[in-house]
Amino acid sequence: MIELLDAASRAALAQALPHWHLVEGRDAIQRRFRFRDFSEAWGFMARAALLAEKADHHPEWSNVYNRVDVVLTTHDAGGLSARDVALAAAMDRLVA
Ligand code: H2B
Repeated sequence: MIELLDAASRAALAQALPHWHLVEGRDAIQRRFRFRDFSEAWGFMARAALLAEKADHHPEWSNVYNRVDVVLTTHDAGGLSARDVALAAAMDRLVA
């Protein structure tokens, strides 16, 4: 069983992942990524998908043209875990 994030890690979230926000009504985080065009958005999704598959941790996401909306939570834990923080940070690095 994967452990939910503890209180200290939750308190550190805003600083560790400033581009991510808590989803209302769910134990999940979200970020909206914007790109120049669809090609760049899709390129990001392709790279993120490979990272997700390697980590066996997958995003809930949607794409409209140059926008990619990502929600991360850990279904196996019923909420946020360290896996979500790690995947969020890895996605941030892709656009850094
Ligand atoms: N992704 C996410 N976001 N949460 C999970 O709990 C999860 C996952 N579990 N990817 C993995 C796959 C699990 O279902 C498989 C069986 O390893």
